[in-house]
Amino acid sequence: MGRIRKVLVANRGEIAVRVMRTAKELGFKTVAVYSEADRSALHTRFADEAYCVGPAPSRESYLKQENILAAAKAAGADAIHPGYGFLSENASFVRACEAAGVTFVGPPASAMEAMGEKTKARSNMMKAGVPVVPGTTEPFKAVDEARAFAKTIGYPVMLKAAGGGGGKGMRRVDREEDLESAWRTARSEASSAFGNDAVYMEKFLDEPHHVEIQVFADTLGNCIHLNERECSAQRRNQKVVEETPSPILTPQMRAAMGEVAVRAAKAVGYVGAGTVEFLVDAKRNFYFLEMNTRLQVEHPVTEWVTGLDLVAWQFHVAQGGELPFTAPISPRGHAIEVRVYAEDPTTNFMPSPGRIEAIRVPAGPFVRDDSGVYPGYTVPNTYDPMISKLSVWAPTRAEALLRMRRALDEYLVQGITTNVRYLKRIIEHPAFARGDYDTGFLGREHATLLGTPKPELTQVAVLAAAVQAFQHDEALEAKVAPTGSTSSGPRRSRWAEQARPRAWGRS
Ligand code: MV4
Repeated sequence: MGRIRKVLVANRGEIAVRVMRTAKELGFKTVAVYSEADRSALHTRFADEAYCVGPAPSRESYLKQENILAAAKAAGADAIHPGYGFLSENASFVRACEAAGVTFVGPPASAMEAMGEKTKARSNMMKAGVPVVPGTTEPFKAVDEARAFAKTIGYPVMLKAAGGGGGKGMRRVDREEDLESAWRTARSEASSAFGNDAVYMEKFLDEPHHVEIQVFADTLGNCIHLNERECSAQRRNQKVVEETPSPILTPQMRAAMGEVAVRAAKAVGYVGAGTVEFLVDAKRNFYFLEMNTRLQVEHPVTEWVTGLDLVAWQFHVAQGGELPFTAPISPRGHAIEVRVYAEDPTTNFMPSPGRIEAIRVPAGPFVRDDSGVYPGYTVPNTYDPMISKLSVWAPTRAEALLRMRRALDEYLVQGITTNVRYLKRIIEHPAFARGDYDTGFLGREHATLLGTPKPELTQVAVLAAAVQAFQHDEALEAKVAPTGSTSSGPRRSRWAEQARPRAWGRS
C-alpha cells in the first residue's frame, strides 16, 4: 500500500490504454503485458515498457498469474491494475500480489469472495438489510426441494447457478411440469460454466430494468456512492448502451438505492471502485442482483456527470489515500455511452475481425472515444471484439441523444464491419428516445433495429417523407427562389461532400 511509481496494467485493448493514460498523468511509469497475438496492439505500444506473457489464448497469457507477476518483477512494478475481466475479480490473484509485495489496485480478496458466489452474496446482503430478489439463500440438494419451494413463492420462478452470475445456468420456469427438465439443464450449464452445479431459486421478475450504482470506498472506512447507470439496453447479457442518470429514477429512488449500495459495500469491507447491480421491477421495487468488484466498462458515463477520474481515485485509495467526499455527488447533466463492436448485426452479430484500413473517430465538444485500435491495426479473432466506447455529455438527455447521433455520424470504419448503424437505430428509436426501455427492449425491437422495419411503418414513413418534401418545396417557392433564378436549389457543403465520399458509404 506504499506509494506507486510504476504500474503494470494486466489487461489489453481500450481499458489498458485508459488506465495508462491516468497513470501517466499521475507520474507513474507504465508497463504493458501482451500476448503473442497483441504484439502490435495499441496498449503494447502505449506503455513505457511491454512484456510478452504468453500465446494468444488468454488462459495461457492474460490469465496466467505467474507470468503476469514475473513481468511485474522483471519491470520492477510496485502495483498492478487489473482493468476489467481477466484477473480483475480473482481473489487468488489478489493474494498472490500481496505475497509478491505488489499493490493490487482493487478490493481485498475477502470482499471479492464475499460477493463471488451468488448464494453467499445473497445471504450476506440479507444480513446487512439489503433487499434481494425473493428466493433461497442455499442451493437445493434435490429437485423435490426446488419443487416445494416454487410452490411457496409461486410460478414463474428462476433457477440460477449459485457459482456465478452473468446469465449462465439461468432458467425461467413457468409451470411445475417444466421444473424437472429446467433443473437438469440449469445444473449442467452451471457445471460447465462455473465448475459447480449448485442451483438456487428466485421469483421471476418480468423484463426488469438493470440499474447499477457506482460505489467508492477507501481504507479508512469512508464509502460513498456516485449515482447510477441505466444498463437495460442489453442483448444476450451483453450491454450495448449505458446512460446516467437513469430515465426511470427519481431523486428519492437514487438516494435510497445509493444508500443501500453503500450498505452492501460496507458489509463486505469493500475498498476501491465497485458496482452494485439491481433489478428494478415494473412497480419500481429494487432488488440486489450482484456486486461487480472491479472498475466497469461503462465507468466513463459516471466520470462525465461527476467530473471525477475514477481510475485516479482507484490509485489514490490503493496508496492509502482518503476520499475527500462526504455528501453525495449529484449528477450534473447527462451522459450516454455506446459500445462499438467489430461485429455484423445482420449475421446474428458474428464477430468481424480483420484489418482496419481506415478509421475516423468522432471528436468535438463533449465527445470521448475510448479506443483500443488504430488505422492499419488488425482486430484479432481471439478476444472480445469491442473496439471502442463512444461516450458523450450534454446538459440534458435530449441534447445528449442529439450529440450521440452526431458523433455516430462521424464514426467511419473501413475494412471491417461494425455495429455503428445498429447503434444509431437504437439512439433514434422512439421508445429509447422517450427513455422507455427495459431489459426486453433490444430483443423485442430486434427486427426494427436491424433495418427490416414492419411494412406498415415503412408506408407511414414514406407518406411522412412525401408530405415533408411537399411542404419544403412550397416553402422554397414561396420565399427563397427569386424570379429568374438559375440556382438548382440548396447544395450540400463541400465539407459534407468530403466527409462522406462515396467510398465510405452512408450507414
Ligand atoms: C433475473 C431476471 C428476472 N428475474 N432474475 C440476467 C443476467 C443475470 N446477471 C441476471 N439476469 C436476470 N435475472 C430474476 N429473478 C432477469 C434477468 C435478465 C437480465 C438482467 C439484467 C440485465 C439484462 C437481463 C436480460 C434478460 C434477463
